[in-house]
Amino acid sequence: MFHKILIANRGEIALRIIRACKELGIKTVAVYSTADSEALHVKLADQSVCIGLPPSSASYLNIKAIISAAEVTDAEAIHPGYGFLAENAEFAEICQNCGITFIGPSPENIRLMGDKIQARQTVTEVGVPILPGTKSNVMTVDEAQKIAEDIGFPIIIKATAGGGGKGMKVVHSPASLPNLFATARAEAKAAFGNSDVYIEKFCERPRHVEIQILADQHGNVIHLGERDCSIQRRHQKLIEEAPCPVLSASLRKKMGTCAVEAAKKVGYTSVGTMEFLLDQDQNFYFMEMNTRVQVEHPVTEMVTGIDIIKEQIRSAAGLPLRITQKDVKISGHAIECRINAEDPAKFSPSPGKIEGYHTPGGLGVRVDSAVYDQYTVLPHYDSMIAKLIVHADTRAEAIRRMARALDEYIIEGIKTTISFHQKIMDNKDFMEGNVDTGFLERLKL
Ligand code: MV4
Repeated sequence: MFHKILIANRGEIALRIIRACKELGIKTVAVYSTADSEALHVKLADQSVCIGLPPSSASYLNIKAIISAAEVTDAEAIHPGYGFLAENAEFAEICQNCGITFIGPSPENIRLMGDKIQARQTVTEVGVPILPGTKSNVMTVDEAQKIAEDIGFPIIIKATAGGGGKGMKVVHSPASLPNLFATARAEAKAAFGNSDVYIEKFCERPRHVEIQILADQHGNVIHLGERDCSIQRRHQKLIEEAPCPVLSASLRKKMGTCAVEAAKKVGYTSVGTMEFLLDQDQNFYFMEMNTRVQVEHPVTEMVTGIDIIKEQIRSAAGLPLRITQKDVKISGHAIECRINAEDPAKFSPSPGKIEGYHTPGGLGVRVDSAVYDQYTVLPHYDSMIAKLIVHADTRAEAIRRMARALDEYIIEGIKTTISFHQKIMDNKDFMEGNVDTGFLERLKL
């Protein structure tokens, strides 16, 4: 096992990783920007190194500074968390070349899954269902028109180097295709430095259901069931839950097996997530694989009792999984609400000083957060300031527990999305599990 790990991240995920390290008896090194000197991850780590100026590009994305910090502190491994460098194959490769273990999958796996066409191709080879679509990039409008006629409208144009919904365009008619095709390519170029796009049949009103994968370096791959992340706004997840309220045990087994087979096919060795769309008729289709730990991993931890970060670190250290598929039991129901420092009316950032703070508690309540009373939420980084997670025997009880915990949560001085979540917990369709990825867009709160 490692003696010391550097955490190349900030906020709640840096804390989450530090906590896992402490329980594993591993020393921790925090890195921070000059704006983050008062951040909790710096206070809780055994050591800390300043790596640059406030903009992420100068600090949390500064590969040279991070590698240097690991070298001067003798850290044997780097945990990237999520975001920042977590899915940067080049960074994983540089770590490798410097003799530092990157706590995540191989650079090859990151690269493969980062190319959405290759990812689609790879999973189909083990029988994972995908939506009808192109096997290669679509270069011209004429080509796109032909493919769209073949597949049938509506279609969706996606960035090959993309993911997470950025630069996607839904096209309902041939007339609107030329403009949307050009826009999709331009947005892909701007966001990912690569204008390549591909086309898929557009699935109407799907649920977003993803399978958590756990793999080691000895060929063992298991899944920890699914999360339903259908409550999103502009491709930002806001509420996630486990299990999915409409998934049967047999469908869970089928999707889980697909995810495991796909991970085995590529020789996957870390934690990861296979994202699927689940349509109104219970058909599922592979979307993409996230080769990192995700924001919403706690709901899976709550229903399985498995510490995903600890397992990820153990796996990176070369230890075999301690659990087999049949040891995985899904018990009860968990819900996570992302609390953002945002004006809930517009979802626009609301950074500033917290002038009063009280966190909820009690049975089945978990708060993953790195903020505290009198802490100043910075404008430089993501606006998520806390994840409120509840666990209960049933979904109905979990919703009531979440509503209760949200009522207890006091954050003064800045605007937050707490009131938004209170409205959702009180929404009839949400209570009935009757949601899809278009739920929030249709809802007028
Ligand atoms: C789709 C889709 C419908 N049909 N692909 C959005 C995020 C990215 N991972 C894939 N996304 C979608 N891909 C086809 N062929 C609808 C979405 C989508 C979506 C998916 C999950 C959660 C929220 C969403 C919101 C809008 C669109």
